[in-house]
Amino acid sequence: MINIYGRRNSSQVIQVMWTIGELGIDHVRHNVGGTFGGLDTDEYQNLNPNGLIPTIEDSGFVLWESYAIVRYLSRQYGEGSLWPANAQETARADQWMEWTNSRFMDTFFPAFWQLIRTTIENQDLEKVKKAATDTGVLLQIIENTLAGQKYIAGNSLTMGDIPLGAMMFKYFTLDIERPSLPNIESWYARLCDREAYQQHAMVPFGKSSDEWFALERAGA
Ligand SMILES: N[C@@H](CCC(=O)N[C@@H](CS)C(=O)NCC(=O)O)C(=O)O
Repeated sequence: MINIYGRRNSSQVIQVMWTIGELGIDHVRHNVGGTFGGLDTDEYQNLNPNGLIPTIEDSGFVLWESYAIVRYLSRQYGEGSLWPANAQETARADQWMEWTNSRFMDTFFPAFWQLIRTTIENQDLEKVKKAATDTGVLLQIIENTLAGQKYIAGNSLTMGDIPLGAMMFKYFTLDIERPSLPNIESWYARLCDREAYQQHAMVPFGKSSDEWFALERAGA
């Protein structure tokens, strides 16, 4: 049984929980971070000296950094599925995980941060507009990749889909301008059909920072 530490609405926790759900791993999630607090206790800092979420504990093995956790769980429990059997397919999936971190997050996340994590009086709508425009352009890379395949690294779901796929719920739910991206829309629809995605990645975040915190306190 795996223990996961982290509030349900954290983007980094969402990746881990979706992976756990896809692999059907027996688990317990502990609500820490955000309004739940608990990250500055000695007990938590012994697990994760950064005082950040997520952290997992698997039979005494403790790991933090969400991408490392997704890779570990995929390899340990998803060999041949989330962790492809072929080294080149695994590397391709890994490439898209890194791309999500190095390119997509910096481009898109300001839109989410401004609209949902910032109070209305402090919002900068120019940043939202720029983030939406730049993300639409950047996503053409994924649009072209998905032209001949169902998932990011081929025709089946791999760990390569997890970080970007998890963010697609935010991308398609936020009130922002989006270009037509038919291949991405079909991929997103396939993700939305998956029970694990519905359960762990489609976490409601409201329409404002007040709604965000209310949902967080309710356990989202
Ligand atoms: N690179 C780390 C980032 C961890 C991180 O920044 N976590 C945020 C949540 S998204 C955090 O712990 N924030 C403090 C809090 O939620 O209270 C990872 O991917 O795990």
